[in-house]
Amino acid sequence: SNKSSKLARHYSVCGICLNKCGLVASVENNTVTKLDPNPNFLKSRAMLCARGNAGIKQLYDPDRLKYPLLRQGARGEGRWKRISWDEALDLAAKKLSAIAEKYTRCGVLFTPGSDMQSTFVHHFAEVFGSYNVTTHESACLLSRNRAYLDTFGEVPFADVLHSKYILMAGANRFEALITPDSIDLMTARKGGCKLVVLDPRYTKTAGLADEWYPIRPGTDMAFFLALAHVIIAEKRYDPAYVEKRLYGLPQLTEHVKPYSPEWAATECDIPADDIRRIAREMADAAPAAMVYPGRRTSDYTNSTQIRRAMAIVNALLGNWDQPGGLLAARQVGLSSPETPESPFYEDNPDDRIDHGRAHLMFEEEGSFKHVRDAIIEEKPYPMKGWFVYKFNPMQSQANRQKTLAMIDKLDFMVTVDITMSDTAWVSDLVLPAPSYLERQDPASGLQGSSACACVVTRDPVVPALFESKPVFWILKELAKRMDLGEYFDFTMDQYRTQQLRKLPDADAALAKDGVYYNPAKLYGIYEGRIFKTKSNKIELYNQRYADLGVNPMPVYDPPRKQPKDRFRLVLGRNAYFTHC
Ligand SMILES: Nc1nc2c(c(=O)[nH]1)N[C@H]1C(S)=C(S)[C@@H](COP(=O)(O)OP(=O)(O)OC[C@H]3O[C@@H](n4cnc5c(=O)[nH]c(N)nc54)[C@H](O)[C@@H]3O)O[C@H]1N2
Ligand SMILES: Nc1nc2c(c(=O)[nH]1)N[C@H]1C(S)=C(S)[C@@H](COP(=O)(O)OP(=O)(O)OC[C@H]3O[C@@H](n4cnc5c(=O)[nH]c(N)nc54)[C@H](O)[C@@H]3O)O[C@H]1N2
Ligand code: SF4
Ligand SMILES: [Mo]
Repeated sequence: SNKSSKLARHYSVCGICLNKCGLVASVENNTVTKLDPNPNFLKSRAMLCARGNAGIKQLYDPDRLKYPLLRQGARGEGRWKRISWDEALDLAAKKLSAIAEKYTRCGVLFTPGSDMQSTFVHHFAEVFGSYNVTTHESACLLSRNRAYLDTFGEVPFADVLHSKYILMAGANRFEALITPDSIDLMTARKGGCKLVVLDPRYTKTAGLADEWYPIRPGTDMAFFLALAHVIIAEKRYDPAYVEKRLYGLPQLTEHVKPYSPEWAATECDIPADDIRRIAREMADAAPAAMVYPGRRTSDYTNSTQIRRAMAIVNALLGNWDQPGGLLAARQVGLSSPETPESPFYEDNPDDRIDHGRAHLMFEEEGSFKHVRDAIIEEKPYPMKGWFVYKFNPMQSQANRQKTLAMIDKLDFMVTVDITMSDTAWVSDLVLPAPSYLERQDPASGLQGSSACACVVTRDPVVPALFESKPVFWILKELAKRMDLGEYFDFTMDQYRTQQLRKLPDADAALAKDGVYYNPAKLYGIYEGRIFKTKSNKIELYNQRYADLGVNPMPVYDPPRKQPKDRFRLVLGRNAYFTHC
């Protein structure tokens, strides 16, 4: 910092979307005047996108929430009363305790949005005693994660930078930005990587691809089963690799026999000759070839199986753990802080409220849609409270009327946000949070492509504006008021020290560079190692699915035909908005 000009520069990471690109904030007279990319930050290749650059606008937005607001009149009527933090916290503690008393502690739903402080909402829910926690996953990457986990035993990172052939379906990397993949895709293209895009819309990614196919929405599985059909029929895989690493080739061989390119062409509207040629080209480029692990083809009833079909093609290409293929997670090195063991509440029900409503759900993530149904139906038990943090389901979850019907069932709903979101608007109590530039956050481990396994954190660049308070503080204060203070008896500094306890160099690196890199091994992590699946191999045929009565290999089921003169709505992100 330079005292004479009163200019200080602070490292932080962007919070406008999930990517957490490294930044340097210029602060003059306690005001943030500019955000620049952190040149040391490999994950975003020293870039800050247009949204990231505009982060100051979020900090100084006149529409930010400024103090706690209590609903007056009917829900959603829009009449609010300013109250003090003490009043707000006393009220929330009283209401949540009353619900716990009457309906058990699982009577309160917690929905932490994705954020560096979300971990404290999870911790609070556990201490409070509710296992009804639902994250954004069920509206985002659940089917992708599920499918890859159930094929490879873990969720991969794509080594876009070193790939020679990328087939992208259900992803739009030049508009929906994921760092470093968006940037690496451009670099890889300049180095000769071929890009083939399947997308019903002509996106910017489609525009910059070698080939674009306007696939019929919801039919991707037909295309990918046909790729597998060609690779297997023409024996374009590595037999030694298959023998050693893959489980279920004989079953898959039988399974994909009817799924010829000619058959697929009638489903997905992509010519059979192109399907056959793409399969051959990918097999030739393998293992530096990939089906990019996209997650947003039109979601109907079988998204996980669509993603399984993509994962299976990757398996046949032998690209796991290889340059230009799919990479395993690396050690970032963060430790989990030790906290006292959570209390046990005897009267709680046996399961989450959405238990059994969906196959293959992640218990820790839940499903918002199923929780919503369960709350409306009061089955298998009533739920009457909702703690919302950085989540805007009124806008982001399909069927707003149903979300309203769910809210109608509640005795108490509190939302912690930076602005009066549509969800805050229908809440009983609204609590103002500081933006990412005003917060002290825990350390967070980031991975991305071949770029890095790194650690980042945040310290306030400027003091929190108005009466805004971080959710960590809010939860600590609630815990105190509920006799649960001992479970939150730590400061953010202490928490972070615990997280970094096995990384002696991290503190110094974070101070000097704004990021700590763990020099963990990148390729060949699986040499001499087994896969975390039932067969200990990459599962073309999933044994666990078979045991559960789920199709062990993806079976094609065409999407419902739209009625005459009706159209399908297909949407996607664009580069200068988040979630529009
Ligand atoms: N129609 C449609 N629906 C979709 C999608 C789609 O493509 N189309 N995409 C889906 C996907 S992939 C996702 S991930 C979800 C995302 O949907 P959500 O998880 O609901 O996330 P966001 O819409 O990003 O914003 C959540 C809230 O966080 C608030 N917020 C922002 N920064 C902060 C902060 O620092 N602190 C606090 N306390 N609050 C903050 C914002 O004001 C906003 O109200 O939407 C899903 N829904
Ligand atoms: N600028 C910006 N970047 C973002 C975000 C943002 O809001 N704005 N959000 C972040 C988040 S939370 C996420 S989850 C990611 C999402 O990243 P992406 O998954 O890349 O984002 P989408 O724009 O939803 O892209 C999906 C594409 O799939 C196409 N599509 C729809 N149906 C089908 C189909 O049936 N088959 C095929 N092959 N394609 C189909 C759509 O037309 C769309 O172009 O982006 C992240 N990055
Ligand atoms: S992609 Fe843009 S908005 Fe997202 S974290 Fe990076 S700079 Fe921020
Ligand atoms: Mo997402």
